[in-house]
Amino acid sequence: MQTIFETIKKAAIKIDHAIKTEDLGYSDSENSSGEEQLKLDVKSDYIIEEAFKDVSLVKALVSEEKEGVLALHEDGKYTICYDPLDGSSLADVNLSVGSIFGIYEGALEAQNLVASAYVVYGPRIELVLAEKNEKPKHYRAQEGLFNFISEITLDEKGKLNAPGGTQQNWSKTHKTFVDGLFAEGYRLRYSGGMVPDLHQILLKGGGLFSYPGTSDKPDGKLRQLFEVIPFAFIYEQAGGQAVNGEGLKLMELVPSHPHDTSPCFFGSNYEVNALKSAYGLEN
Ligand code: AHM
Ligand code: MG
Repeated sequence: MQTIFETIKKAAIKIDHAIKTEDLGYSDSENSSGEEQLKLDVKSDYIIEEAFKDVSLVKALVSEEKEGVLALHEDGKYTICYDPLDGSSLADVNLSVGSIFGIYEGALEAQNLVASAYVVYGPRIELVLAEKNEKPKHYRAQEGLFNFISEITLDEKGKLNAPGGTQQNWSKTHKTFVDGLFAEGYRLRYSGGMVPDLHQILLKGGGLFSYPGTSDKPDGKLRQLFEVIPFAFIYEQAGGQAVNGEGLKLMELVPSHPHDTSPCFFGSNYEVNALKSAYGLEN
């Protein structure tokens, strides 16, 4: 696993350089979800593919930016599912963006995720790595090297609320629940990039990030393999919870297609339990 983590670090430094120096405009292609791709999406995807090409532990790569599976090494142990540049449309307004990696052993379903990682490209480059039975580890880059900062543990209850999706399309239940958190004193912290938004909640002790099913997107927006499951693993390892709108743990998801999405809620225990009560689910 260390080889994979080292490869992620090298790719992260290159992607950060591309974000800071390259054209922020659109490419002339679309990704497999039919969204227009930015040149930076394509470049970040290329950097990651090139970085893993010669790593013999890697059986295959699955990218949010491409349809299908890229087979690499037949005897490899792991399949890496990644979102090369999440929140890339925020780059042109100079907000933080990120890369997300889920490392799976066996079939592509949540229970087979063995490690995950994300990188935040902000004023600094930060990295979080998580493996089974360990607290997630937080690193910050300095002159091209990642220094370990600390392990991440969520408090039982936080102060931040990051409610995603278009409010007009929320269910009444969800709106009442979100309003209730604000009435309790929670503060809005939402940039529109799931990596920095979830990173902030993890590092500031806790709170809730939600991207519910909405009337226009009943299955939410965020993709299970590349976004939802890797972060669910990190939140659980940090002592928090991650569930869908029916109370199912996101770590039990079984995608039927690599690009399937899911409603998702990530948080510390108090907020996720409050969500389950508000949604009429068992705690
Ligand atoms: P992307 O992978 O195309 O960048 O989309 C994912 C991003 C997340 O970072 C963020 O939480 C969400 O989209 C916000 O979406 P929207 O503004 O459409 O509600
Ligand atoms: Mg994404």
